Amino acid sequence: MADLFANKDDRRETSVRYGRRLVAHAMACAALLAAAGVCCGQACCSPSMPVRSAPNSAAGTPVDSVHPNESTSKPGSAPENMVWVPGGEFTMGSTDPLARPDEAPLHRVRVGGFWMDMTEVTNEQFARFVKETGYRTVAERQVVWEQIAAQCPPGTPRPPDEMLQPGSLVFTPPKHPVPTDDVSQWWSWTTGACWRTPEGPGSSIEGREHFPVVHVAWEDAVAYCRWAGKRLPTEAEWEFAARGGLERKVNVWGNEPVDPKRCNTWQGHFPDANTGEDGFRGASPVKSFPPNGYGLYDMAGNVWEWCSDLYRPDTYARQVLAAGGPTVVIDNPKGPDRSLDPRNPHATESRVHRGGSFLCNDSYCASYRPSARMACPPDTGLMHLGFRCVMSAEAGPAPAAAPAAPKAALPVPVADTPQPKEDKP
Ligand SMILES: [Ca+2]
Repeated sequence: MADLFANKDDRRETSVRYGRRLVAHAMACAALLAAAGVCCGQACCSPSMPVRSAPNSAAGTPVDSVHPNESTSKPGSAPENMVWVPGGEFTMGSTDPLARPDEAPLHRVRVGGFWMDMTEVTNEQFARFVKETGYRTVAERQVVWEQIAAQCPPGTPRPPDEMLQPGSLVFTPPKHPVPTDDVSQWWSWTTGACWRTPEGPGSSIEGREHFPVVHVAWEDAVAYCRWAGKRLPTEAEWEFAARGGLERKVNVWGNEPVDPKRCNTWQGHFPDANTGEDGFRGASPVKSFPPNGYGLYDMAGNVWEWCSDLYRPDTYARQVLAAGGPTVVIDNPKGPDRSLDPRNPHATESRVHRGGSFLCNDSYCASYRPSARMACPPDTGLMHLGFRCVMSAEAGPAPAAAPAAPKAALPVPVADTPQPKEDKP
């Protein structure tokens, strides 16, 4: 890794290039490991970024636990902007040709029922949280080099101070085709980028109130959840919900391949030519595409969504081994106690996110599939990473914390009739 970084030092010393290098060394790990078949195809989606200073960090603190005997029957009327996801058993993971190694093996999981936000948390909702609490996101805080250095290969040089200003990672498409093994070709460390200015200084969320909030680190999402009286979903809850009642289907709508009417992904040649055939070259307002069988919008594409679990590529294998086999039902798994992420081997923590984004394209990353897994350190913000909340049945109605999401912009047909059938792996 250090050699790769040294090679990049041969490039011209401009602040922009240095900024790219700041994140590129970590992303290079992903490219190498992808080439080695450890975890392929993830780099377009979520470049790793060193953990940063977090003065009011909630990282490392436990999230609300999931109780193994949660009710699966709907407990009364729905909290605002939430739908009931009935619990049950399902086959988690995938061995589809598009699946990555960390989606295997297939295994049986049971989750209890829970309420889930109908949509990704929007800019409008997040703005209300910030207004009421004064919360400052990770991307709005000063970067502390010592914390980054602790997660870099030995000998990594300290970048200039101007590169350690608050910022986040912004997708900046190249003007021509580029090798897809170097994500620094399209991800740029951008000072001044945050949820209020998604593309950096000069951009804003004005007119994008109903777009999903982005550039939120895991700890930012957890802080919002606590304010709203909710929590992040576990990885198992998220996948159960995304499947919408369908068993062992490739996509949230069934086995039909992705198309521009299904969800917000990337059409054209990645990463330089997005035709925007689905109507959006970037994120889209929530509810712009049909919901799944549970009435949940954007569970495929648009922006990635944080989950509560720590990440390991071998999570499922370890769970199956501990349970005694792939047909043994695992009750409400909450992920490993410690993370291990080959994409960012120096990070002490890596948290799961799910659902894919507007950058997903089958040529490189088909992570709009409900089984696709991704992860990055909890202090990472990205232009295509947001979240939605869930609430346990016994938690009761949430406080009036979040304004309702807009009404659906399109009709809401459900692709397939939910099938309770339970095929054993
Ligand atoms: Ca799109």
